[in-house]
Amino acid sequence: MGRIYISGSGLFTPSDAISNEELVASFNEYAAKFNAAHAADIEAGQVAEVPASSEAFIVKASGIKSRYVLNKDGVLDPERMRPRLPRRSENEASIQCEMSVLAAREALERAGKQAADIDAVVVACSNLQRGYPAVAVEVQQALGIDGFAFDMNVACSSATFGLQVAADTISRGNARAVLVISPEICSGHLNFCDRDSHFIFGDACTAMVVEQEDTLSTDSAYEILGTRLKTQFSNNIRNDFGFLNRAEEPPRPQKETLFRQQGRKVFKEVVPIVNELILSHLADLGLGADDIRRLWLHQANINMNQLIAKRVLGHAPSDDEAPTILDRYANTSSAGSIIAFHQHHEDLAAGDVGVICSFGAGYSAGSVVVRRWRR
Ligand code: CO8
Repeated sequence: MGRIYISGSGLFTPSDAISNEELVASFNEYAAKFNAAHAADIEAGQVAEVPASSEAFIVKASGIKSRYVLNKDGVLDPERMRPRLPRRSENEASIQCEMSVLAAREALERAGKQAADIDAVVVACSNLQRGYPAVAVEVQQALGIDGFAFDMNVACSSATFGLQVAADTISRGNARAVLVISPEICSGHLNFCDRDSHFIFGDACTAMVVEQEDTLSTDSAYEILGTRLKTQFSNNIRNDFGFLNRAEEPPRPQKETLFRQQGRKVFKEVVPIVNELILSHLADLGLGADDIRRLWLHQANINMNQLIAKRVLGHAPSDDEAPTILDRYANTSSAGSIIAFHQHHEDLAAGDVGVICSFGAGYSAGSVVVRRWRR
């Protein structure tokens, strides 16, 4: 079997965007109302007062300035604090299918591919809007692809794990080309009433076409030199939403099934895992820091990314070496490193090497080392 390539990428960005200013204003209005409504209990020490959020904190702690969401009004409504998404009938495309198709069409076009050229669809993301039928099978049908499709979830590392699955599937001769799609609707599972995390996430969908050398139809692509995955169990980032919630005794309040994390611990524990993963992966491929032209890192926190990039490259990274998209997109879970790749890959020269790297809940981390190829 020949070499494997990423031959096209696509991105769907929702039209609604929320600035920090808007988000903090709505949170603080919610907090003021909550505190007024619970004044007696707060005074008696039975209910904790909700402190105000701050734009300055958000930018300093995370680097996030804005985020795209599927629905802005519902999130910013202090009486609601969650997206408002009209329920769809079974005869309509699901939301994740719709955004997947838009991102996939762009990836197919960039790869110069038709539906008939694709044999498999992997929908890889943190949250799936239903148990089954698999969203991937719905996307497969919407795009008119013959073959097979399935969903997978490794939280923020879903896309890189999906890339390894795609590369392995092609290497084994089980598909000529695979679409890896990450429709991340993080706003659906974020507690916008939680000051510690209300600013962290945004929505987006990415797609990539992965294929073998002899089917390439573009003049430029990225050869996958290697993939490496790592997981290590941790309770520090959790999403306890699941099909057994309704059976639990005592019942669990819905807010306890939303995203929660120990941000400081995540920061401290994940950085060394990621450094070790990237450096050992590069070494095993016979590469060193000097060979790396660009790092497309998971986009969760600017300080975390700068530290990881510094430890990998041996010097403070320039924005050219480790591009940032989280200032506009926030953390879009597994889509983040792929958005960075999608928006910052065309300027590399033939032979330039880069690393797409994810990290997040699980813990999970994925390294995909790629090299620019031109015909
Ligand atoms: N405004 C003002 N002050 C605040 C706010 C706020 N919004 N939030 C917290 N503070 C205060 C705190 O109360 C604290 O005050 P004090 O010192 O008096 O106790 C102070 O600010 C500092 O708080 P922290 O220690 O929590 O702040 P940090 O500097 O650690 O920053 C971060 C918090 C930004 C969360 C940071 O820790 C971080 O980004 N860590 C890395 C986390 C990370 O990368 N997580 C990845 C998780 S995502 C993932 O894997 C997939 C999830 C799947 C998607 C789910 C969709 C919903």
